[in-house]
Amino acid sequence: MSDNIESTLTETRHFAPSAEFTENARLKPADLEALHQKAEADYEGFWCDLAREKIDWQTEFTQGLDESKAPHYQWFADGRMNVSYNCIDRHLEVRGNKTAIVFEAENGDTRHLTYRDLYNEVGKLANALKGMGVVKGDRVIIYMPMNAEAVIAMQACARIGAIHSVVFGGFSADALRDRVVDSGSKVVITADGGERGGKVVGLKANVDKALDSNPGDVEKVVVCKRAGNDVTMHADRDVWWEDAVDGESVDCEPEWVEAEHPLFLLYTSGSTGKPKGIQHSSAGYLLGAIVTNEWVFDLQGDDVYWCTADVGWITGHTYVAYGPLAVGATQVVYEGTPTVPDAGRWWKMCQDHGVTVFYTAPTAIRALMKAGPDLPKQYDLSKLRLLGTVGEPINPEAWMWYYTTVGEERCPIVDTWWQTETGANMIAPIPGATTLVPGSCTQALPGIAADVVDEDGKSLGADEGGYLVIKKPWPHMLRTVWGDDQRYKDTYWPKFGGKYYLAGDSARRDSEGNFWIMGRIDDVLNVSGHRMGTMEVESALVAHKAVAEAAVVGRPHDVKGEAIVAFVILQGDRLTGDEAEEMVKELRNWVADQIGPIAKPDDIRFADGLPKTRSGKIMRRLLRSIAKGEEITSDTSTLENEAVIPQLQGKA
Ligand code: 6R9
Repeated sequence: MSDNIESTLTETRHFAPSAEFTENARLKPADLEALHQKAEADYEGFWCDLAREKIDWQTEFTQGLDESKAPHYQWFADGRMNVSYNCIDRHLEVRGNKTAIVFEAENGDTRHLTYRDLYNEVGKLANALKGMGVVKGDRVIIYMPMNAEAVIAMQACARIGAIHSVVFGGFSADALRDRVVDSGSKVVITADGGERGGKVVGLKANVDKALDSNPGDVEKVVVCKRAGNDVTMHADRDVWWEDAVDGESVDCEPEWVEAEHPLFLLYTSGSTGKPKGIQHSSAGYLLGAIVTNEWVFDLQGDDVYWCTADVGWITGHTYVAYGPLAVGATQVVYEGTPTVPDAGRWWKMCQDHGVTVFYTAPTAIRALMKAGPDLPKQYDLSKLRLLGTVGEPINPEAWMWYYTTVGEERCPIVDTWWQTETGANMIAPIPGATTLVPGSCTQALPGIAADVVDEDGKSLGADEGGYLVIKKPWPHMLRTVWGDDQRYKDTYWPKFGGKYYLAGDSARRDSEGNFWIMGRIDDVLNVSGHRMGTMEVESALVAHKAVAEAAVVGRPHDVKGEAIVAFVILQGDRLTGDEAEEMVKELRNWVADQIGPIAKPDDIRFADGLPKTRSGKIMRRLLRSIAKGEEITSDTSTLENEAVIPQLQGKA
């Protein structure tokens, strides 16, 4: 990825919004300027006014920002509201019959759900969950394919004040079990199976595997019939979704929760230890979801929005399950791969559903660009008016293809920087106002105090690289790490006197003030836009009986952003030839079982030892160079075991 950054250092192309786009946009340059000015003049008042304007409250709040428990900041704490009410009920009168979700399956089956349909489905499931004894504050795991039911399940939890934790359907039984146990969940909502690339993934079978060895606090498993594969139902524990909601009323009075009531936990990787349960609030989080869908995605009455992210990731929370619904939009939800039957599938779907605003990840853009550079031209994409990207820096080549071939030089591209922890977009263009530069996420949004600072917290000048920080608490920030306040403090507030939020990314600003994200400062991999700790993959590898030690690093990859390279020391002798090949296969599958297929190392190398300093630290920088195939020019004489270098390079 650093190679991309190098090339963007020389990027000089600028794309100002067209007069036509600006004319029709929600925010024009003067509106943006006014928002920035207001946020600067009265930071708390700025957010409080937005919270009053954008959210329907059951009890109005009187408190804005409460810093008394810093860095556990609170917003609007004495107000009461309900997120599901704000996403569904408040639309019923004016747009009850408007399509909320257009669902398309990989086989082409399509289903439209109106806001009224959503109300009914959510109400029934919410009542069923209540009937199972789920009460406000209980945790519910959602382990589902990317279908409308996943969104319904999230909304049903929000409706009754249950805290959901969505686990990506591509994660293994082991990864699922860790999250079930850490969150202390009472119920798991899943499906018989999910379909991807024509294959069925046995989700329910994974739930059984996870719970058979450690059921934690799980009392009930709700199973949605989706793929039609055979499943085993445990008599007292498991219930089919359709049986659970049978006879339930569609009306379920929302649980009016405090603004700070946790809406969800979402597990994400850090540099060390097990994944962290990032805890988000109700009102502050929803406010971030609403304003960014309005400001950055410019969502308006007749838009058809499509964010391709799975609900297993934060993007699928803020830009599928909550934000678009809260602003009353119509959105597309697709369960399947982008290349079935060919790499034109998404473009065909944009045409067929008349998509106007499209949001995806650079890794997907690069993959589709490679697989079918001219395919977008076979479809009528004239309805598209705005494109977005998220997950990693986008290289200018992919940006230009997205801009010219998909967007036909008509659609601005919003490159949005944010994180699971930040809840919503933080640094991103406002499409009717900001001049775009390929590869830069441009400027901080109004009310977001982003900056680049040095080790001492001092703001850096143009083109100086440093730590990306947020200098003021914002409403949609994470509140803590579930069950581990200390880890929250240690991870996000370890420097600068605990005053600035440390994002974990390095960045620079250019002379125009645009932000350029340079990469992570910690050992976090970004594979196809998915965050993964090197530690997680290492722990999975050493859990295999043949492995003595392992170190994992990232290497730049054209499509995935980063590829995973694992250096493995086996118990006993180093393997070579066919035996080594067999072991590589076995370890790759082993990691897929432990974490999920996305964590499979692309490359596994065996050696007699890892390069370590005399104090025993693994020299990761050296491993990174080796993984990239670079010549080793640095002095390796401080290494305890210099002889392993040629082995790791595959030269001995
Ligand atoms: C939303 C999401 C967060 C990390 C983040 C950064 C990278 C995300 C980016 C970007 C450059 C962008 N990242 N968006 N880097 N430009 N537009 O991806 O959340 O999975 O928590 O990952 O992704 O490194 O710190 P999450």
